[in-house]
Amino acid sequence: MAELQERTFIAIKPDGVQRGIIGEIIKRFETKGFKLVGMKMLQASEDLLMQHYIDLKDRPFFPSLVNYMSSGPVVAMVWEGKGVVKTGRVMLGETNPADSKPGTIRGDFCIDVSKNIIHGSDSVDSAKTEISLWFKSEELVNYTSCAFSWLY
Ligand code: DAT
Ligand code: MG
Repeated sequence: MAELQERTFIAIKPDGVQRGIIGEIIKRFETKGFKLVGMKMLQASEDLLMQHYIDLKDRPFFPSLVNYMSSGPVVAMVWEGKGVVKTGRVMLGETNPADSKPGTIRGDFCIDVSKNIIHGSDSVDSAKTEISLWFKSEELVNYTSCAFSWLY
């Protein structure tokens, strides 16, 4: 069923990597029940990041955002499951960590909007665009999780 195969693009930003929060973030998506179908660590180029954040190109913080995002390695991931785009955003919390509730990733692990440790796609359409920007199709896997029938 297609709705169970919805996918989202999640990236642990350079501060999340440097601060040692990779495992905690992956754990939250894993234990929720979502399925990891792609993952790689890379130092993203300014070109890639300018494309990724193209909608924000006229905002005053755009240059510093691209600089921050290219300042160290990121962990790029694709997670799959029913409602994963919307639920993923709920798990992340608000853009500004100060507005993010405890229990969310940004609510629990960061303070400032300019260092908010994680990216998540905000719609099914933007997820498709971001996944194809960051991953080649052969870098994504298709498999059935043994937990499937215990989740759905
Ligand atoms: P989100 O990452 O929650 O989807 P967004 O797409 O509006 O938020 O912005 C992308 C990133 O840009 C965000 O994670 C952090 C940064 N950002 C947004 N608003 C900002 C601001 N007012 N000052 C500094 N950085 C900001
Ligand atoms: Mg966004």
